[in-house]
Amino acid sequence: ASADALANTVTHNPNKRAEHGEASRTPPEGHHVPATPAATAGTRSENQASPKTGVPPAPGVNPNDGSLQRVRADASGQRLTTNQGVPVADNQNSLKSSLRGPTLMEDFILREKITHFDHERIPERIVHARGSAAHGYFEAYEDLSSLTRAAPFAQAGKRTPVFVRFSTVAGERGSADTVRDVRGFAVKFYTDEGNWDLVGNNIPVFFIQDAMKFPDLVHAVKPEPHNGMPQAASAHDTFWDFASLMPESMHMLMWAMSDRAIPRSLRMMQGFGVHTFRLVNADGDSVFVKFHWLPLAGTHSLVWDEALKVTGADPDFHRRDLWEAIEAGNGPQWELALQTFTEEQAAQFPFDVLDATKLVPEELAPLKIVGRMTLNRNPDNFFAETEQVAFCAAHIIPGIDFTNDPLLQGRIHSYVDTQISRLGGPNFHEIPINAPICPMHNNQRDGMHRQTINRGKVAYEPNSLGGGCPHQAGMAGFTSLRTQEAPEDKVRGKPELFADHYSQARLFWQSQTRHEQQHIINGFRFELSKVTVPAIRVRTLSMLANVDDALVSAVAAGLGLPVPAPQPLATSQPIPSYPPSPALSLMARPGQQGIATRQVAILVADGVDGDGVRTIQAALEADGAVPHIVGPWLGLVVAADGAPIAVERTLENAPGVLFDAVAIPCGEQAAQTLSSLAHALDFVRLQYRHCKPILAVGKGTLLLAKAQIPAQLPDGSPDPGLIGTEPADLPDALTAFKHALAEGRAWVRESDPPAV
Ligand code: HDD
Repeated sequence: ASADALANTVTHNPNKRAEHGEASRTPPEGHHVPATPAATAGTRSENQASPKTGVPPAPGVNPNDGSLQRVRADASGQRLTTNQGVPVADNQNSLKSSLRGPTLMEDFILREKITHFDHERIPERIVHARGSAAHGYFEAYEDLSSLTRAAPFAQAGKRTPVFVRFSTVAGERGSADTVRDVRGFAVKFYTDEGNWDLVGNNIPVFFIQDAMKFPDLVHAVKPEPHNGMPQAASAHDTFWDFASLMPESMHMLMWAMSDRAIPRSLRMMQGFGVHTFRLVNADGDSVFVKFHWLPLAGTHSLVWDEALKVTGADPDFHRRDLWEAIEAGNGPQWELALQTFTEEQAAQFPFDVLDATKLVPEELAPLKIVGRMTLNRNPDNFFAETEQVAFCAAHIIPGIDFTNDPLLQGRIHSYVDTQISRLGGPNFHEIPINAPICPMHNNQRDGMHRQTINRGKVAYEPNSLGGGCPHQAGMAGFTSLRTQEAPEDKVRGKPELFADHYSQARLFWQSQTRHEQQHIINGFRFELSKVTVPAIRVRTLSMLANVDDALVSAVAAGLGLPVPAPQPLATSQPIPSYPPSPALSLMARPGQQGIATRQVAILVADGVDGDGVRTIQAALEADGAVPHIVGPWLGLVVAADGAPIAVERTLENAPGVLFDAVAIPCGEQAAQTLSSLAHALDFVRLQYRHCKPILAVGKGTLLLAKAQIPAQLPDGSPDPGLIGTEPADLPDALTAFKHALAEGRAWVRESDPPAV
């Protein structure tokens, strides 16, 4: 479009003159045009087809058309009013005693507007403040009623609406997405028998064993209280001081230092219910259960150096990725898998299933896949939905029950309690995103912000005046499982098996591939190098010395420290040993093969080979990848054949770390231009350093040479992620490039420290 044509589509504010002088006494009607559906809907609504597939979202997407539709607002074609519905004549000027006079107290319109604004923020979550969420549904693969009477599993094909919020733990609400941290994975199922919240994480174990220690853990990991630093990071003194004095944290520390803590995408990470729960069937028979979410997109992670740089380049990296994938009709999916085991089996395990620092190896209890969750609709409003959603570990339904895990027992209290201050009172269950979609009746009344208008005079039970209603459900309702606990004295303590702090940390370490082990070493080295008190580094090493010799030696070497004596064990019992469990490696479940949703940069400048650009674009789009034309500046570049190519992102605003791969088309002039730009050189060097696939066509290889990117691996063998080609062979090269992209990273390129 020419600049003139563009200018004609830009609407200027026609009322500006009317805000001044005498004219302001008769304010004109505000400028308005019919809004486009896209502007008012905000996100794809249930009825809009996916722009990509043309398929409308499946039924069951919306948790509750009744409860959410009722509160959706759309101002298109409407006039502006106060909260009381009074039409506002002038939304530009406060009321003054004269044009140059003071503002009058009586300006109720100004005061209402400012007062509301002053209170727009609510307290952020004490943990998991930074989050992103989406709607979708869970679909059961089979009837599980022999195991549980829980409504979502009642029959094959049954769909239950869900709302899912992913989060980091330590950072504040505005912190970056790609920090090293555990990710929250909280699923609210709106079932026919009430809301069930499975409030889990992307790591299957926890740092501590008893809720008594949760405030200490959180105080240690949050920014230090005297100076408010560091933001969204565990790499500081207080966290490692606490962790190294709490050896039960060792197992989860291994996970947190691994690539699990820097996922590539929220769509590409596992989720876990963490605790052992119970399933209970209609006959009252019960088994223990662990819940697992397995991403169909597979598990993929960032590289730490990359994560650090993404934090600057796009702090919303994960939020944007989730949003864009759903808007494009590529809603993520996870399968739900159960590990079930009986009390008798649990008694044979070499650990206590009530200990949240332990996992149940799949070799002891295999996964059974029972259903699939699809997220296919973004929220309409971040605050109303993502911010106000209240998850609660106490929200279970008939067919699910707690165990005596002392961490879980404390959570049952904590979540409701925190919402009362965060959401301002006891009626947060009435906020539309939190309201169940099944009938809800009881005699709870009143309180801050009560929405329900309960009719009649009966608010007690038993009653005769209300016909005894609402009446208790009896055995059709939730009944707690009757368990035969051994009679105990009141005691503050832990079972003996909780004192084994290292065997599963070792299991995790031994189950990793070579590259994953190296990343864990680097993770510990980085974090401990940020610790300023040498004794804390040494104490942490003394814990690692109980896990593995190679691990502790490598971390100690990186810190310039000798390997200390192992920390004394807390148990005198024999320590179990486990065979390696391949499922604990990120490589274990590749998920769907292919390159769908992968982001690829195509670097262009004037003189680029236009055919080459279009061929690369088409080949990537054909397999669902998302190519982006990246150039030195916005606007058009002119290809060698004279065709204009629109630049979508610039080297300045979209550095290489934001892409999964890069393609450099042929074209001598373009390659010369790019080779003279530091941003382009940085772009390809970081792509190389982070082991990402690079395609260079013909003269495009000039850029790689200028960036001093080695053409081969140090041992002279070919680099599987570096694909150079002449333009004539581009189709074959594209096949190789897409293969490399599907593989993810060319880890063989990696060196510590990086050479490029
Ligand atoms: Fe928690 C939030 C997950 C232990 C107390 N937790 C919260 C969220 C997730 C988890 C995903 C965010 C929910 C959302 O998106 O709104 N928490 C876990 C897991 C744990 C765990 C997997 C261990 C297995 N949590 C835990 C303990 C306590 C809490 C032991 C307290 C005794 N958690 C809270 C909380 C939060 C919370 C303070 C903060 C905001 C909220 O609840 O709604 O109550």
